[in-house]
Amino acid sequence: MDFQNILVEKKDKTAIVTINRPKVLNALNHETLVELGEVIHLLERDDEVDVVIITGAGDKAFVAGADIAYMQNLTAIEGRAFGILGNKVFRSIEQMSKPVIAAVNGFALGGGCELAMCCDFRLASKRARFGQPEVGLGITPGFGGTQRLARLVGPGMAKQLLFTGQTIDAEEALRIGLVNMVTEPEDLMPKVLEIANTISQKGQLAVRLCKAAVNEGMQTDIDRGIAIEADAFGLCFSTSDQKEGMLAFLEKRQPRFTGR
Ligand code: DAK
Repeated sequence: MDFQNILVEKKDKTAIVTINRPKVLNALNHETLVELGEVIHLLERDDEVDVVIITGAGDKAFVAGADIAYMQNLTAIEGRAFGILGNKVFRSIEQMSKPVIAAVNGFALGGGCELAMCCDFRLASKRARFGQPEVGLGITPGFGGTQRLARLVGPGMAKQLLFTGQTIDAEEALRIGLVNMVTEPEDLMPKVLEIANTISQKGQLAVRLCKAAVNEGMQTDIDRGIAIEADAFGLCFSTSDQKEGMLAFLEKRQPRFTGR
């Protein structure tokens, strides 16, 4: 895969997607978002990939936001189109059947925080900084920040961060539940790869059904959510992975899942 603003590297069954504009702290312009959308589309269909990691190039930033230089002179129509594009790409990440993990290695501000939040979960290095500083630019978040932040950390904390534009460090992000773990900078990628590898060893159909069940269940009430889970559970019994997983347990060996 050859892109101008994005690197894609594969390790075992994991694809590492790196936003690669370090001179502007990996800020997202129109071209980068288009490429990111294409990468996600390709990885969704790539049978060699079970898990996707998204990170930023360099040691300073994950993504420092939407590209302010690009946005500065947008017309209302262009601004709307930019927002629609970003939301479409971020939603495609959220709705990808495969797990997507954000490895937040530095600044994750504005659109960068929003990119991290549309991933399934986030691990951060001690250098990570999070925030939605848009009100300081006279705009609201435009890539789902008001919605996903409130769902992740609760409306009160989300409103404080949104109204003040305050930046928080990795430990505070851990405390409020925005990230799952904080590591030393050099340990971040090994740790994320270790988690990705653990996921790859499991039955991938079951992993993907878990993701879909959590995502759909979070949009509905508990009774409907449990019905969604029951459907997912039932569907597992039509797969070879379920037969193999249970047989392997009874034969006291590791399962050999095929994703079928
Ligand atoms: N866009 C463009 N360039 C950026 C950038 C950004 N978001 N962030 C950093 N850069 C560039 C800087 O301009 C600088 O470029 P040069 O001067 O070297 O040419 C280079 O990256 C290095 O940055 P600094 O020199 O500023 O580095 P520092 O260590 O001093 O500061 C910083 C790091 C992250 C604290 C600082 O760069 C900063 O505050 N950056 C901006 C952070 C920010 O405000 N992010 C949110 C952007 S707004 C919508 C669609 C989308 C959005 C909203 C609406 N619709 C269409 C509805 C999203 C909005 C945003 O994300």
